[in-house]
Amino acid sequence: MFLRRFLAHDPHRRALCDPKGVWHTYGDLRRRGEHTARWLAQLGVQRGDIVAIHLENGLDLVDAHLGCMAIGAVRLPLNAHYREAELAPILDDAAPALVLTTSPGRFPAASHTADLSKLTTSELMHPGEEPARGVWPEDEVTALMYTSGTTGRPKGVPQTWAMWETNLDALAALWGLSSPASPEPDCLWLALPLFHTHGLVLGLHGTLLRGARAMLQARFEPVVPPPEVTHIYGVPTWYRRWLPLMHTDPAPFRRLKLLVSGSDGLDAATSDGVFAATGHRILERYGMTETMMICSNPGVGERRAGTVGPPVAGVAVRLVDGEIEVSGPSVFAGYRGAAPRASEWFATGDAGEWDYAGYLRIVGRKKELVIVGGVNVSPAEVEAIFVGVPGTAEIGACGVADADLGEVVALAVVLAAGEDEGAVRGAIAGRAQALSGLKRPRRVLFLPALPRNALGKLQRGALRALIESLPP
Ligand code: MLC
Ligand code: AMP
Repeated sequence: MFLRRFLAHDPHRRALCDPKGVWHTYGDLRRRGEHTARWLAQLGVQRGDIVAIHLENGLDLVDAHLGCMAIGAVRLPLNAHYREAELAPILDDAAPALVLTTSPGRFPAASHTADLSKLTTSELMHPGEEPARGVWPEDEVTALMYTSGTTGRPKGVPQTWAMWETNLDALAALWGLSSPASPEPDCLWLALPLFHTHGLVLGLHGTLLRGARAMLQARFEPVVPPPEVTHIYGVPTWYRRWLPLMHTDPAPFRRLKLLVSGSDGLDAATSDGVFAATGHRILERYGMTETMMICSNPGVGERRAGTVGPPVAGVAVRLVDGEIEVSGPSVFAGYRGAAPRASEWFATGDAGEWDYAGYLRIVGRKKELVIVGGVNVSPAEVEAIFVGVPGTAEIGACGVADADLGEVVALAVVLAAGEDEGAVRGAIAGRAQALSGLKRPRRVLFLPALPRNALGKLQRGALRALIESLPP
C-alpha cells in the first residue's frame, strides 16, 4: 500500500524542496523515480536485490530511494561519513548487487558501483515508457539498516513496508499531522541525515506517505527555519544549538506547529529553555531501528517533559527487570543472517520506568552504547581500532557526558612500561582516522590501570565515573 499511496498524491502538489532551494512536485518525484528505476533495471537490478545508497542529503539520494522503491529493490542506506573500516563489515555482510555513490573509488571491493550523477536532469525528466510499478507485499523487506551493534560488529535490520506504514500512520494520528487531502499540508525542515531511521523513515518517507512537504537540507545548521516550515524533527543537540537563536529571534520558531526530539534523551534545561523562548514544549519520542517508534508524547494532549510518552498505537511495551521490551507489527523479525527471534518480545537494552500517568521514562541503558549527537557508537568497535597501538598495555573506551553532543567517546590508555605518552598520543590520533568523526575519541586519558571485574572484564560504568570525576 505504501507505494500506491505515494503514487496517488496529486501530481501538482509540492513535495520536496531540495538543498539547492528548488521545489519538486509529487509528479516530478514520480517521474524521477520511474526514470531511476529504468536505469537501475538497465544495470541489471531486479526486485529483491540489495542496492547500497552511499550519498549525502540531496536530490540524487531521494532519486535513488524512489527508483529502488519502484523496482522493488532493497535499500541499504550507508552512512556517508563512514570510513573504509566502518563500511567494510556492512558490505561484507550485505553483499549489495550495486552501490550507488558519487565516489566509486571508495568501493574497490564492491562488485558493481554506479554514479547517479551520470544521469542528467533532462534525462531524468524524459517521459519515456512506463516502468513496472509493483505494489509490493507488505511483509517484503524494503530497507536493510545497519545498527552499530553493541558487540562492535554492525548488524543488519531488515525493515518491511508493514513496519514503516503501521508506525508512520500511528505517528501521524498521534501527532495530528496533515492528511493527503489537506489544503495546507505540513512542511518538515528535514536536516536529519537520510541514512538513519529517524531521517529516512520518519522524515522523508513519513512526508511522502501522507502527501506533505519537506525542505531537505544538506546538513544541520542552527539557522532560522524558512517561513514555509511547520514541523521540525531533530535530536537534542539541535535544540541545544538553537537555543541562543531562539532567545534572540523567537518569532520564526513560535509560528511552527510542532518540534519533535528523539534518538537521545532530552535534558530538562533544553526542554524548558525552548519552552520559555518559543512557547513550544518539545514533543519527546523514543524509537529504535529494530522497532520503529515505541513510545511518544501526543501532538494534542498532555506532553510530559522528561518522558517519552505512552506506547504508540499498535505497539506493546513491558518492563522486565527494568528493561524495555517491545512487540507489535512495527518490530522487526530478526537480524540479517540470524534465526528469527524466538519470542514475540524484543529486548531493547534500554532501561525504563512508568510514571503515574503511564508515560515511559528512559532511565539508562543495559547495553554498551554511546549516543553522540543522536548517533549510536559501540565502545567495543572504537576500542578494537586502538587495541595493539605500540606502547600501550591496555585500552578502554566509554561514553562521557558532553554539554553539546549529549555524550562523546573517551579513550583510556594504560601505557606499557617505559613508554612515552607523547608518541602514543600521536599513534592514537593516527588510528582515529579510521573512524568517522562522531565515533572518534574526544578525550584521551592516561591511567595507571583500568577498572575490571574479577573476570577481567572492563567496567565501562566505573571507567566513565572515573573519567567524569577528573578535570576536563
Ligand atoms: C557527522 N559525522 C558523523 C555523522 N555526522 N559520523 C558518523 N555518523 C554521522 N551521522 C562526522 C563528520 O564526518 C565529521 O567528521 C564530524 O562527525 C563532525 O561533523 P559535523 O557535521 O561538523 O558534526 P556536527 O555539526 O557536530 O553534527 C552533529 C549533529 C549531526 C548532531 C548536528 O550529527 C546530526 O544531525 N545528527 C543526527 C543524527 C541522527 O539522525 N540520528 C538518528 C539515528 S536513528 P570529520 O572527519 O570531518 O571530523 C535512531 C532511531 C530513533 O536513533 O529513535 O531516532
Ligand atoms: P538506533 O539503534 O540508532 O535506532 O538507536 C536506538 C537507541 O537510541 C535506543 O535503543 C535508545 O537507546 C536511544 N534513543 C532513541 N530515542 C531516545 C529517547 N527519546 N531518549 C533516550 N534514548 C533514546
